Amino acid sequence: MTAEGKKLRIEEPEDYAVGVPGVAVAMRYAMAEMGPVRSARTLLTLNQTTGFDCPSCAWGDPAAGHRKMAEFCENGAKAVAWEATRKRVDRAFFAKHSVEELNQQSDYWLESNGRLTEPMYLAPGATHYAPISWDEAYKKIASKLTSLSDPDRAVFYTSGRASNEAAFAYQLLARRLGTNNMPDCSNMCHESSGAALTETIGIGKGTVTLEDISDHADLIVIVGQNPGTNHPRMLSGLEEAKQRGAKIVAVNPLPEAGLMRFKNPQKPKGVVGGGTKLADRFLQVRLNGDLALFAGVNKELLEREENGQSVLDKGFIEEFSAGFDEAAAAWRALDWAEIETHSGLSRAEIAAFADDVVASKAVTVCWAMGLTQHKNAVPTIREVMNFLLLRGNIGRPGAGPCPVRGHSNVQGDRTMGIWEKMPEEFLDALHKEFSFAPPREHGWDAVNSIRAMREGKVDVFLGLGGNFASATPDTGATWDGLRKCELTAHISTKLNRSHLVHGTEALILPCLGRTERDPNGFVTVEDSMSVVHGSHGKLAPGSPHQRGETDIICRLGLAMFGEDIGWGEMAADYSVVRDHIAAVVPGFSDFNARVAEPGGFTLPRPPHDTREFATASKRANFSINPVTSVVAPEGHLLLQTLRSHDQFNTTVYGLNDRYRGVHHGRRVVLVSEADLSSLGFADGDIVDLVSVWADGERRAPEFRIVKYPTPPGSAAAYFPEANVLVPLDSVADVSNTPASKSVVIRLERQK
Ligand SMILES: Nc1nc2c(c(=O)[nH]1)N[C@H]1C(S)=C(S)[C@@H](COP(=O)(O)OP(=O)(O)OC[C@H]3O[C@@H](n4cnc5c(=O)[nH]c(N)nc54)[C@H](O)[C@@H]3O)O[C@H]1N2
Ligand SMILES: Nc1nc2c(c(=O)[nH]1)N[C@H]1C(S)=C(S)[C@@H](COP(=O)(O)OP(=O)(O)OC[C@H]3O[C@@H](n4cnc5c(=O)[nH]c(N)nc54)[C@H](O)[C@@H]3O)O[C@H]1N2
Ligand SMILES: [Mo]
Repeated sequence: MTAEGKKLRIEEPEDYAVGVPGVAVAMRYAMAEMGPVRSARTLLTLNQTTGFDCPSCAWGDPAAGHRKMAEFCENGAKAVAWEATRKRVDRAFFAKHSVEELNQQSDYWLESNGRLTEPMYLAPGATHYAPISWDEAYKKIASKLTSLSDPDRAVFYTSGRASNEAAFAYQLLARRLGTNNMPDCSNMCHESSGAALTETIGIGKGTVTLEDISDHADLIVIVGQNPGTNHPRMLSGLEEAKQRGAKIVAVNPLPEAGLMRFKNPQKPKGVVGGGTKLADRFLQVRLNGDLALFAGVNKELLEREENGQSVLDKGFIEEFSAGFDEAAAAWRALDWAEIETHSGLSRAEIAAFADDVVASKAVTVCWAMGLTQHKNAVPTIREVMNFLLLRGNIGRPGAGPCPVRGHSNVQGDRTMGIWEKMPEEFLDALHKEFSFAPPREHGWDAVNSIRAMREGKVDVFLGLGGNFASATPDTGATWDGLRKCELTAHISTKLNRSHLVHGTEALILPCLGRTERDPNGFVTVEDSMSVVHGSHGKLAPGSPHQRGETDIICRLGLAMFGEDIGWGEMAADYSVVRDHIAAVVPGFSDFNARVAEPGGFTLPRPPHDTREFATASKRANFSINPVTSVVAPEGHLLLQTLRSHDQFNTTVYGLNDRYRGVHHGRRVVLVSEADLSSLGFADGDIVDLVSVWADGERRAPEFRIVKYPTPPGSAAAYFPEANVLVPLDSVADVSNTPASKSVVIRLERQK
């Protein structure tokens, strides 16, 4: 057994989130990483209108004038502390540790060493990274990129923490070179939401505002999301909603603490009392059972309507939608037994949910990775949209879809053109503004980039943040691919796996983070509710050699193309980048002036604002989504790979998952009691997880079984440790998102 395995301790899961432990943990992290002065300077300006945007999740901020003194959560504080740490990974560190030695370390250890301080270069065949000047670094990348036999032999990856300015400059760089190969973290995240929403309502993002949730919705359905850990500030909005009488329905295989009860650390009552009960109804769906559940509730609503109760919004359906009759015929033909089997819920439970729906005037549905990372994710989200459309729950206060985004600016990055298949109108506007012809052929997304790398079709991999080597599925395949590149280079704040699984030569370009003051200007971001606002870092840079992301990208542009489209000006002053954005991106006219307003501005969302739908039919489209789900064969389980309370994606802050009762370790697999007895295992057993797929088996060794209240057949383990199990070809239809929440596995006793 590993050293980690010996320390692992399992306790009962908790049934409420936040409260005193949350605050105490946040302060402990902050003080340990930053000390008192930096802690005060960062945490008190975090999410304030004159401060910086939290680098953790993409949840929105209250309107200017309505913010609290401490407008952050435990996990936001951890993210800030992790970035603003005083620890440094400098040239002495790299001289001491070879790349091979570093690659033996855990993701947790790698990042815990602190911030990267200066550009580093790994020469072909070298064992250690060595310092390199910025000019030399730009020259190396520029000469490689401009001498490619075909621009499509380069891949430009983006993670969703990049600012609007950095993202815009980055897509400009890729397209100026001549490629649309722009995979991003969104391909692995909310791509399925974007695809389903665009088809149904003509816009690839959510339509509700923060106020819709806190002030207007009377039923909030939270599906496949763990807000207590991943969007803790959402709990405040939910608490406000509850206090004015709204109901919450939680749909999840796991009884997540953050869905059940909330103790608000901002209120004395929340700290000492029992807190606010959140979910009024908990639907413990089986993994991947949501399509069946929503088809079931839609069928139920239709049946009630046809039995003479008036439950559908006939006016909305008539005036604003298309395809209702066909969808209704499909629901009529559905079989309840089938719905119950696929969802793992009884007809009575689904009917009770329908009662909640009928009793409410304004329904918001929030969702995250529990819906998007399945083979049938796109049809599932379309079925959720059918559910909203049936009662006209869109384009009025409190009603609509709310795909809760992950990274703090992942939505903004898309708006700025980080997408392998941006629409023609965007490319036309780019052409007009910069007088070069951007490539029109669609590029590779994350999964297709890995395929291309493995097939030897990629020479240069550039990463704007993130951790491609650890975050992507099928670790073995991804590593093979990265190692086939001639050059891999990453703009990063911290050391991670992607610097250690490298091409023939490799570069690390250390950048400033959100907390730091960028001498060339402030930056902007867009949250989950389409609000665009400024982010003003406060701390002095941690090293004189760190540079702003936008600066780095534009200077690389300068090294590649000279002053053809004003790279130098953009690098020196980000308001110049914003003027270009204003000319290219719809909704950004007068960008510099409007973003100077406290709280920023909201982008137009026609379905929300005026019930206009930019679909082919010019209406909101109902769709037909045959009920499917992934069913593990006899002797196997379906595994979801999810986040612990102590991580931000591949950034592991600590080894505890407090709410689920897991302490001092991460190699655990949560399995139901029924499965343990039928498969002949017990809590505490050490097993290998073996995934099975058409192309063979994949193995993740040495996981401790934890008996957990998850539905039979549905298991769970943490990512990135479990990524090795996700087959590259196991993806969502349409969106090509890795199906990392439905991996077919079996447990194998260690021999
Ligand atoms: N502190 C912190 N904050 C974060 C992140 C982080 O790692 N740490 N990551 C950020 C990012 S990039 C993202 S995308 C978001 C992720 O936010 P989440 O989507 O909340 O993250 P996951 O941990 O993947 O949790 C998935 C949830 O869906 C449930 N689930 C899994 N499969 C199913 C299913 O088939 N049906 C249903 N109904 N439920 C299911 C799981 O039990 C779990 O509660 O959070 C963002 N915020
Ligand atoms: N099995 C499985 N796999 C998944 C998921 C899952 O649920 N299950 N979730 C998927 C999802 S939703 C996502 S979004 C992806 C995440 O994929 P990524 O976005 O690629 O990964 P992160 O772990 O968020 O990236 C962390 C790294 O970003 C760098 N970084 C941090 N802050 C900054 C900054 O301000 N600037 C720059 N330039 N770099 C910075 C640091 O070096 C850090 O090591 O993972 C996906 N992978
Ligand atoms: Mo994400």
